[in-house]
Amino acid sequence: ETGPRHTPTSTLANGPVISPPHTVDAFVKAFLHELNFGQGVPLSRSSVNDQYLALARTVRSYLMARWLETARRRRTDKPAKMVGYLSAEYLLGRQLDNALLATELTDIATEAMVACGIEIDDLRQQEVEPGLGNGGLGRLAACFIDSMATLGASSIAYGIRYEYGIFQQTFVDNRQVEKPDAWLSMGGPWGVVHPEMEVPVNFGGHVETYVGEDGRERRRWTPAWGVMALRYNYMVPGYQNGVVNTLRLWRARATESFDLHIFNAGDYAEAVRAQTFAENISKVLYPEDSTPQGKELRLQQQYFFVAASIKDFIQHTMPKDFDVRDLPERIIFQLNDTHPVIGIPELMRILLDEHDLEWEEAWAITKQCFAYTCHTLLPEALEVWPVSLMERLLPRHMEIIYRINEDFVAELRETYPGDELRVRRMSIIADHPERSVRMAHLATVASVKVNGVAALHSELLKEKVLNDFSELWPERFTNVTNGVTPRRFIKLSNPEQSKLISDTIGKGWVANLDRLEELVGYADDADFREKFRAVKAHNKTRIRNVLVSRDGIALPEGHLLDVMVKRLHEYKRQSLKLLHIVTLYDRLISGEVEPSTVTPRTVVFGAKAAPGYAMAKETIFLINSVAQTVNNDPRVDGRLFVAFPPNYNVTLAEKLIPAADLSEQISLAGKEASGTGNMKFALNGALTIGTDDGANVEIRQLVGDENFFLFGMTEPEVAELQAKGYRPGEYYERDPQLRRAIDLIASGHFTKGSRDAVSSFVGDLLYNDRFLALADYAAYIEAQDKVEAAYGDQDNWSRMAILNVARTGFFSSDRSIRDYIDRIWHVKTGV
Ligand code: 6GP
Repeated sequence: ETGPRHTPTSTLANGPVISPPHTVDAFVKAFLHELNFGQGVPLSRSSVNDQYLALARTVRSYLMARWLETARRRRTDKPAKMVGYLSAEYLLGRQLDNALLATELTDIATEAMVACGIEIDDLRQQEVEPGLGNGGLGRLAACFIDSMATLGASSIAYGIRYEYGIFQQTFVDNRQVEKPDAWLSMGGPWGVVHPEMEVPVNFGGHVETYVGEDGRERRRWTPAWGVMALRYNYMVPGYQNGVVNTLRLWRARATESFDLHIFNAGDYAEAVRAQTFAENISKVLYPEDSTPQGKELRLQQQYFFVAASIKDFIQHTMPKDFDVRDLPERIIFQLNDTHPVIGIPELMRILLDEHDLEWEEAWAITKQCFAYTCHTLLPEALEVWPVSLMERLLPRHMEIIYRINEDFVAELRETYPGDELRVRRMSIIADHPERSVRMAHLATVASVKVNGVAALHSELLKEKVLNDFSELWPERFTNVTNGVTPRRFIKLSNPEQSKLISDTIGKGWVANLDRLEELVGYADDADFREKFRAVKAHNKTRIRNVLVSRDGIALPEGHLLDVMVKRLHEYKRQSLKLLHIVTLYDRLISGEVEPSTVTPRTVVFGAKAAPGYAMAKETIFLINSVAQTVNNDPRVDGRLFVAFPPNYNVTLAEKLIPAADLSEQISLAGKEASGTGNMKFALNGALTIGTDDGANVEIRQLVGDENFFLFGMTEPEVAELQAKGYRPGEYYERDPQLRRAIDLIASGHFTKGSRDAVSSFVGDLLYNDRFLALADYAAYIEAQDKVEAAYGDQDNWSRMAILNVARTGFFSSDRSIRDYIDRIWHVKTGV
């Protein structure tokens, strides 16, 4: 890296960076050093938080040596092309255990803490997870950077260091109440700040024409205000390969000039207040999952981190004499959904206004530097920004977008003469209901590749969401099926299963998940099945303990553990799961079934709702209300239990998923782009009940129909029903079981007699039901009844679960990243 620096002439300057030795003694020494001289406390007077921070910094120092070494190797090598992963979200989860695993320090650190009289588990509990993401998209980014480091892919990831991550969810009177997530308040030991390397980012102002020295007319942007982007580096360790990559998160800081005029006017307090305004940019993660609100601050955030990242890459990551014409050989920016798409006009602006390139040349370069991943099929999730807002906040960028669109529309008119309807559909600028910029169109026009995140999703992108574009540029569209990191979601989260696998096929699977296939034969081995069941039983005991101490929830023992964890969204159909629970309950209390003949089942939900999403919040209220009623009704006789621990997050997922028997993946077909929880469950030995949607399709193909509980309409059937006109009331009229469930809810049975409390939920189901829950209800209940029958044969259930583990190695994020590298990025790998 270049940048302002002073290189001492001492012989020490080029010496190697040596990490402390991998011994318990050296670790204890380094730990005590951090405690005494970092925290400024003796061991005898240290708090748990002191100890945690000292431990984190000790582990960080081992990482740091590898990080410097990785950077040094990349400097001396012939400079290679890099991936610049641009994502507004990284849902990282706790860092300590992953860092210990990567550096092979777990045992040493544990012993070192014992030597100090410290229980390392207490320190683990002290870590607040960085929740810098909402759900699937952010967690995927976290898995991907883990895999990039593990594959040694030449890469850097960029994002925002939100001061407040995803809100903390609490329940008050069964309703969601959000609390700010001050994840840094106890000290963030993992980030390394470089205040001297900050980057300016500007906003507002106007654009004017001027004549350059060569007599050519040019445009010049005079911004009205700006902020500084402060650089925080986080280390991303590869799995036991010595590589440590960089995650660079930006924090906004007010510039000196920002408030100068206020200072001069003598209003000190007002000047300080103005700083707060600037620093608001990186203050809080927007808690919307798949339904952006189009807030101005959000556009500021997007431009802020993308502008800082591109500038950082060109100015600091490239050599000083670097020619921007070589950019396509040096970088591919991967756009994680549309949030970073403003980077496209930003790169054009840099090339045109700062490097004096002609339009055609700048466009030819820009078009090679971006690739776009779409993560949704919901039309309302495709970001659009009002032209008026863009003109006010980023006037030069708006101009550039207009010009890109002008050329694009001209090309369309040539290709499709007279087809003005198509031109309107495809235009980057929409006219209705408000003149606005369609970010997905801009991304598609400027990218080398556009990918969906599962096979079905990528097909539907081509056939529906971006159909016109795929007709024009079929070769641009591709699929990269999502994956999850086996380090965090098997090795760390499920140590018992990991040990069983390693004892059976060796340890290589952690970095080569295809090797799980070697377990296929063991599905027929009774001894192995028994061990596998023991692992599951162990994990159930573990989650029981976690939920007792975390939430005071006591899960019953010996139940089928049925888990639905994901963001609360209508298309995911938590309401359908709720109808199933009410049906089971109704069968028990109506005397239709004898409790002793019923498979005992515990359903665990985990879900946050966007704070402004009313229907999602009603659903949370109803789940909690049903749980309260069901769990306290003696007629249920302990056969059904519903738990909804608040604040589902990565840390809880790591404990809950390995304990599950049944994975709920019940979105309406054609709506869930991929899902990644579905993969985690299968890899941890849960069976899936699911629709033909997202990556469920591929999971089922791999594990086999007989090891998957499929139900519900297919995407074409959904389309057909909707075309014909869907009337949910008809299902209610026709199906007595469904009618009883809905009537029971509507009667106020679960809401202390209040019908009002449930009227919007019930009304929506009967008269709207946008995601066709009632149409899939009967098939779902039937499939659930099959689940119960299958669970009765424990030995066969284990067989099916083992085959799920053995056949889903494909869903390693290592494989996803290989796909990106081979088909999109073309960057080097290896340590
Ligand atoms: C999510 C999709 O809903 C989920 O299906 C997918 O697995 C995940 O992305 C990772 O690809 N999408 C989002 O979280 C989102 O905000 C705009 O999409």
